[in-house]
Amino acid sequence: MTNNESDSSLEWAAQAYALLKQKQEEQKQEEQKQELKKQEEQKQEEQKQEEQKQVEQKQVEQKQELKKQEEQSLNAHSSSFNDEKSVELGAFDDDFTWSAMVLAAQGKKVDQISIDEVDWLSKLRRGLEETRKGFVTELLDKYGDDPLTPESLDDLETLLLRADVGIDSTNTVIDLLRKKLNEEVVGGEEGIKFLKEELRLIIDKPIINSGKKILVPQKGKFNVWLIVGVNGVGKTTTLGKLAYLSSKSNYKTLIAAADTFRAAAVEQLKVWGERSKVEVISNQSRNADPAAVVFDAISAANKRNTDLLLVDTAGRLQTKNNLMDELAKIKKIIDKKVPDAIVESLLVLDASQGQNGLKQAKSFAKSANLSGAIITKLDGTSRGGVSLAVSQEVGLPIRFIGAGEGIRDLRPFNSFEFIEALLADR
Ligand SMILES: Nc1nc2c(ncn2[C@@H]2O[C@H](COP(=O)(O)OP(=O)(O)OP(=O)(O)O)[C@@H](O)[C@H]2O)c(=O)[nH]1
Ligand SMILES: [Mg+2]
Repeated sequence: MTNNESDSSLEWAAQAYALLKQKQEEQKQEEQKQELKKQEEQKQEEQKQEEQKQVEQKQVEQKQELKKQEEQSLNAHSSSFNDEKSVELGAFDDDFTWSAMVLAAQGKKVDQISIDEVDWLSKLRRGLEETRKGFVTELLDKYGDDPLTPESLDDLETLLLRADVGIDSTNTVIDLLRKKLNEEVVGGEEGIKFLKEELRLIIDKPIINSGKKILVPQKGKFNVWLIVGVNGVGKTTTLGKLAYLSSKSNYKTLIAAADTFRAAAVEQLKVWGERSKVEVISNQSRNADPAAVVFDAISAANKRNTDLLLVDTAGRLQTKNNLMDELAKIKKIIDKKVPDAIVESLLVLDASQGQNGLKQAKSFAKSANLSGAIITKLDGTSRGGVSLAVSQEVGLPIRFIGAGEGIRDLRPFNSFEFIEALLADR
């Protein structure tokens, strides 16, 4: 963003903040009103009740309290989510201003933005801080707004490689910048703008090739999304967040617990099912056949008129071949039972694994017929650049990104927001 753009965007951000603040105040007042009304009604109700009824009521309340305590302890045990609570508007700070500017730059009107969007963008920017520190901050510290020189390009090349952007993507942008530099003087700020545009082209290419700007379940069809990847990358967590997004967007959603290899996998998934209010189809017996679980889940989905079936798969089997065989078997069952289903095989990659993740993507892509990637753990890694390598070197469209362990910490991928967060100014 240029300085002029920044000035008007700052004003825009202030207006947006005031509007959101007002909305929040109104919501709070409404909630207080409701609360008072509720209390009033409760009082009247209590007065009406006979002594006997009061006793019964107390017993019911006690039971409910016990159940609530049990649920709370289950939640506290598994993770630190606060899924039911809505997001609160924070301070009018740097994070808010930057997020508002990114939304404005995409043509959003002041009254069209939500606290959720601002919250996510702030998270993404903070999450990518380590990656960013590795190159933009260092580059700006060194050269400020001086025109780019061949030496600064060499430094930029090193920094891009260090952020795991990958050799191919790095060569592409550095060659283009070098060419531009031979033709004209390129200021620091202009250099960053050019870099953003070129990186965005790289990351957008597989998305454009796929013909789908974002991935959503197709209405009127049965959609099956297989969540695959090596162990520990975040498959189950991502599936839980997807279930939440999907059911919140009114798609009838179902989960198949097809990781039957790891003992605790079904329990972990059930907790996510409860959080997202999505039913989980599982087979409790140890080492049940994953394809049989998927078979059962499809039958259940047919009965319930499900829009989207999310399938959790194992990340670790005895050998890699077992893993690929198992995925092939699951796919076969789906093709046989619901040949018209829209099937997506989404590879989950842990950004913090950098080049290793890239290797996994290449190996999975060879044998698992993937249709997209989900990048997780973008919070707190210095290797967020690997997303570019996945786009350029494996040709996979990135469909969602995750930056945290909370139920809301996953969003459909938006290249503009991602690159802005990756290269945000100080
Ligand atoms: N910080 C952070 N942690 C994450 C994110 N996504 C997942 N995790 C954590 O990564 C760990 C592994 O996540 P799982 O979802 O169990 O990974 P998995 O791929 O299903 O693992 P297996 O089933 O064992 O193969 C958990 O502690 C998650 O909370 C993320 O975006 N950010
Ligand atoms: Mg798992």
